[in-house]
Amino acid sequence: MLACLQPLTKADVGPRPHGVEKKADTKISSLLGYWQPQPGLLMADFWPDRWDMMQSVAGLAKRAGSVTSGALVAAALLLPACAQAQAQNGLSNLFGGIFSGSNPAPAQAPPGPGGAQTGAQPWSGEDGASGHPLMTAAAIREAAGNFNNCVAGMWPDAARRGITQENFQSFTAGLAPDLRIMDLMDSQPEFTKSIWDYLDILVNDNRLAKGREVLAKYKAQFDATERATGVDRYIIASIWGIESNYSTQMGDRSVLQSTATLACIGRRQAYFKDEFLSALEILNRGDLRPEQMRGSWAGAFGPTQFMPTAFKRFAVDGDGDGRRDVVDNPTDLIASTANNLKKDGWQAGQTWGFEVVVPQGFNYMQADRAKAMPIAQWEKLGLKRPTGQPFPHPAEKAYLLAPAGAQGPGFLMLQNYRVIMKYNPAEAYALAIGHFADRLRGGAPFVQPWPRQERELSRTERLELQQLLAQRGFYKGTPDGQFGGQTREALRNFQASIGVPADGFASSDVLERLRGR
Ligand SMILES: [Ca+2]
Repeated sequence: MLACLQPLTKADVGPRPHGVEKKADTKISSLLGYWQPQPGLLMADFWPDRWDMMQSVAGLAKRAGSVTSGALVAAALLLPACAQAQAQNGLSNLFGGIFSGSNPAPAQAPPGPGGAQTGAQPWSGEDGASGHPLMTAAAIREAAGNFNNCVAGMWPDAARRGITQENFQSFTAGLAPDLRIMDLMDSQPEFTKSIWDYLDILVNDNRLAKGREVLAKYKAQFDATERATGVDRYIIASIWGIESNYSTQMGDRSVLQSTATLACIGRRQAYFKDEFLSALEILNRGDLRPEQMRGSWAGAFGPTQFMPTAFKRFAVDGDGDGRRDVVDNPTDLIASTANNLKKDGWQAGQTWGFEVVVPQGFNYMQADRAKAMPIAQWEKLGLKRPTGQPFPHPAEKAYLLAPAGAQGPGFLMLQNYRVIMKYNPAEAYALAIGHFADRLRGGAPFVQPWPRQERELSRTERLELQQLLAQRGFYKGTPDGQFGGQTREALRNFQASIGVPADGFASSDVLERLRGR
């Protein structure tokens, strides 16, 4: 998922993919600004099913598996197949026994720069767009040349985690780096989808029909899980549907290969070392077999795209057979996904949020996730539901999200929306999950229109917008083309300074005004 397709996997998207602790490298989290869901979506034209493509996006969070498959195809169409021979030369001597000094022939996995095991596209052989010193082509080649030593060097850590030497040896034998992942990790798509296009793609009749089938087929499992955890079945079914289109798009990269590659090469090695060792622990314990652990380039696997560390934290043995099989066993899958949400703070009996009508002249400075207050207070400010229905629990605290500014619908977000954001830290993703769950429950589409006449700014335009805001003293950060809270605040202050509604929405009109035209 390059130019247009960016495989935002959970790991890629945020500091806390799937409940993982916050790590040092948070830059990626900004990839998913609130109106900027998953890149990658743009490749829809290349993909027979636009929806499926999203996966690469959505998986976006975990989103690597489902997400990835579409993204990879798109990327394949976009990327020149270059540097393959070059890379092969550099890698051809990499495969040998990790423990043996005699360098025996590779047990499997004939070396291919793109990972012959996955049949994916080759590495571009180019410097990464992040500009990180570990992402230059030279640094990648050097690290790839040391891949075997790097993997072998993780044995002491693996031993401390209780992995047997026999298992370590057998699971790492013939492991080869998949350098194509370096392209995917640093891809910076020029164009991204608007939130309304994103929602259109994710929430559709086909997926809803599949979701209803799944809810009926596994009713007993959902019943038991709801009783045990208090987590709404529709949210679980929604995550299953959005992440992998009900197990039909989970990604086909080897989790071991992907996480080993990322643990030894590139700019997030410490983070992925934990993922790789956790994947080994899962295999060592026998919860899953290696062939079941396939997924996104970032290592997320299964129908709800667990990262290995998230699996360790949240997976449970729902049917009591001794294995936590979140890939092929629906009972374990449903119970584990629910356990994840519960441990992240899911409030039983509460919904995720409400669509609201925001009154004319409203001060959007209050649309900030740090500014939560009781719904009754929001009602005093004039916010109401578009259907005229009352809010069931006016004392609940909520914050206002206005993804398209004053021209689009507002949403009052409750605690459970924050929980969904922990699953995948992208506002558009979490909104899609909540809304899809409501639709599965029989709810109606959003009432208010989106400003579909607005176009999404390109990456170049977003950079320019930040630079112009910085020149005028509104933006203090480093322009990077990624919109987060800091950009929104700067934009609102600029809007207020010129007397237009300060809603923080990056329209092309605002860009024109910044340009002084
Ligand atoms: Ca089980």
